[in-house]
Amino acid sequence: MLKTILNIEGMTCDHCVSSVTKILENFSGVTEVTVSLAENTATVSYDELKTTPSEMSKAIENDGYTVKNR
Ligand SMILES: [Cu+2]
Repeated sequence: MLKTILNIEGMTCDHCVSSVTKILENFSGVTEVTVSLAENTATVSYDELKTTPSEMSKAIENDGYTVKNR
């Protein structure tokens, strides 16, 4: 299990927070997601054999946000 913090640009409200949370929770291998609107971050615990931060970032960007440290 690994933990990563993604820096996300473009989240403006609670709706954005819940969409980003849902996108990340849909990844198999992701066990815990905490998205912070104030910090513009998503803290994700995941199984490194099942997914990668780069894959997660791509999905977040497909939804219209920008991940700064992908
Ligand atoms: Cu929003």
